[in-house]
Amino acid sequence: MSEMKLVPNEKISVENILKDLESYRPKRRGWTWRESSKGEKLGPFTFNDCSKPLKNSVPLPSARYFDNIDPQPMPVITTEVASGRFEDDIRRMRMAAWHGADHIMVIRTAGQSHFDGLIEGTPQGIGGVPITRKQVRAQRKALDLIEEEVGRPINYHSYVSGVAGPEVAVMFAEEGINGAHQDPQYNVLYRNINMIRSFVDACESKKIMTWADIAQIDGAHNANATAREAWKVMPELMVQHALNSIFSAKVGMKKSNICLSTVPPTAPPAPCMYLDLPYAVALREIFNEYRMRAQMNTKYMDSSTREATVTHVLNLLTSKLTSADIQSTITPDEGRNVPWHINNIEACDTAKQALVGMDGLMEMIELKQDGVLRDRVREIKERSVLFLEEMQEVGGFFHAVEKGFFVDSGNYPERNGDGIARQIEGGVGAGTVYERDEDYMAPVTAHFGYNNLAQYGSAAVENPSSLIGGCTFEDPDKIIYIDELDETDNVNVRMEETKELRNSSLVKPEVEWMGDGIVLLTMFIPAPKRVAEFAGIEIAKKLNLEDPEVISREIMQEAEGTRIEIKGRVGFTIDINTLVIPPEPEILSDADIREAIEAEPMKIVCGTVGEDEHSVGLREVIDIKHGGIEKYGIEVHYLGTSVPVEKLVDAAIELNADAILASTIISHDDIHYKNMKRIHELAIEKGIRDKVMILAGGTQVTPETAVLNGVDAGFGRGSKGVNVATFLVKKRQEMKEGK
Ligand code: Z98
Repeated sequence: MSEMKLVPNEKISVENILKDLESYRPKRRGWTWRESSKGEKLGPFTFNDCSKPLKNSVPLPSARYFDNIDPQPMPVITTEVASGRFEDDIRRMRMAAWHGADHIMVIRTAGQSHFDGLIEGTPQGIGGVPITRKQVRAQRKALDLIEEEVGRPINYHSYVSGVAGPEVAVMFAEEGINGAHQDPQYNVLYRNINMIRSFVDACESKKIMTWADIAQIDGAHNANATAREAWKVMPELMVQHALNSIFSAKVGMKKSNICLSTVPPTAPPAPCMYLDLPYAVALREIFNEYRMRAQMNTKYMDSSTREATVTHVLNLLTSKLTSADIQSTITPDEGRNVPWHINNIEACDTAKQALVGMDGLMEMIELKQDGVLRDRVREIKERSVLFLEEMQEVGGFFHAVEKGFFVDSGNYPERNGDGIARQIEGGVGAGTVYERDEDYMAPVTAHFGYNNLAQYGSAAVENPSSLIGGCTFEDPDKIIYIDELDETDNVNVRMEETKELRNSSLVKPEVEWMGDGIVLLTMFIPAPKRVAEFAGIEIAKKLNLEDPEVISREIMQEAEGTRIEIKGRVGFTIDINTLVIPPEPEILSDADIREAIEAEPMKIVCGTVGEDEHSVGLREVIDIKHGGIEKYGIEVHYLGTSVPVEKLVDAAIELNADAILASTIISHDDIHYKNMKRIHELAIEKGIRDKVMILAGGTQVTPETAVLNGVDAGFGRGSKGVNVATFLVKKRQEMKEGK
């Protein structure tokens, strides 16, 4: 096996990942939770319920104010990758991992459950990646490298559903998949797969998942995603959770690997905390031995990232209040035509930021033990128990489904008559379950049910695959690896198409696939919604965007205007070798500047020179309120506006100042440069030029021209206190060293 290693400032090589895949074996098996680091000190803070920080990560943008710390919350953070091209998802996985995701789910909008067997090769998916061995192996291999790079195990996840569920489960166990959705109710209700078949298959799948230590997520959340009035189906959600959990535990799955997919049934403008929190509390109480996987509501969601973020944050609050173990970070992307990479990353940051922001919250508050919360919790539990009792009365789950008990949007025991009814003998795969013959024997590990091994002795009963020297679980060399089946639809063909972008200096923007050329434009159009949409498309066309499409719109006021988001495609590439990129101005950290000033105090005189009454720019640079140089402890003597240059120089002499800062806004007849030259010459005349630094700033100042006119540095538009302070500290040091 090749000893690959990722280098933080180098792109992951998908080509290398694909090499020697047939002999690649996953590094480990099983689900991993985060390690707690309670009491960890990071930068200026102590964290109460965070997990171990990462070796390599991208901190939140505002971390720069706090020594760039990157605290990681305790729950595992999920991101869903599903562009349809697994090779591009690999790059997104790495970005997400650097932002704190350690549970990567491969999802689809077009159902994997519709395939009736395992597929091979690397076909492109529709709204997601179809699960094939090659794709799974490549992504697990990539994650093995990525987890090494970020310094934390990453759980890789997909779905065990459809009539091929057990085959998929075997493949997942072989390939080191760490988490999977598995819930036979999902097959029955949402994919119309026969119920007997689904439950029998689930025994096998769960047994295999147990052997592979795969964490399981159930499918109850699909009921509130599909019910007409989702906030009413809470009793049913509890029942669905209950059925799958106890089923899994009875098959042998350990309870700490059984995760309930808890999704708040509502979102604002509904009073969602009032409705959803009792549900989350009821779940936590009844299912206290199991784990909770929290996902935000996706039913009441539009394409506004802002709106989705608020829903997400409220979900995160519920997670905090009820200590969820896995936090999903779904975005408005799912099925909504919105760009992907950045939304995945932003959603990971939303979860990280909100959870870290709520660090230690539960040490200060607690949920009330009386009042409306308790009443509602009790009511949900009672309704759920009544639901279960009625189910039993009608003959069990199968009969209850026939009668349309499930996904009925009534608040049980109310019924709306809109449940999903399925026939016991109906659906895909009906009549395909057979009783095993008496001499049925399968020499395989983790097989559910009757297996006539007794004739081969107790060793074979204990370990059936010993009869054949190990099955694929013990001896992965027995796995039949099929590389590609389709000559036209495979990764090699796709990579060939984007070759010029992979190993060259050419770049193209992208939202999900290398070279897709898609950009997102946000604009405000002062027109009503529909007019704004069409005007926006026209603007995009004039900007030469191909296939422009409005992906989001929000009315600001019906007559005054609309915010529009448009995606479109650019046809060109940029050669980065032709870019002229000036070196980034070097700035010292606040701490370094403060230290230098503390060690040796600094005094400056400043003013707006000539006949110039503009003071705002200079005030921004000196004023503590705006992050000006005062904040580093520099002693500032501000002489006001329209200060004669002589006065500035004289004040510098009188105060024995280290520097003169002259602000010049008016620039007609180059008066700003003439004034700089005068200050420089006066300082020479008065014998202080070698002792004093002279800095000039203003919106029309070009740093290079300023220096040509005798000052030590010029500061143009956009300069900040930190730029000026950095220069002052460094220049003073240079002068001392006689440079
Ligand atoms: C989620 N964003 O849960 P197809 N089994 C279960 C599921 O919930 C799902 C599938 C299988 C959501 C994604 N869930 C929706 C219990 C899907 C998927 O047929 O391949 O789509 O099955 O994270």
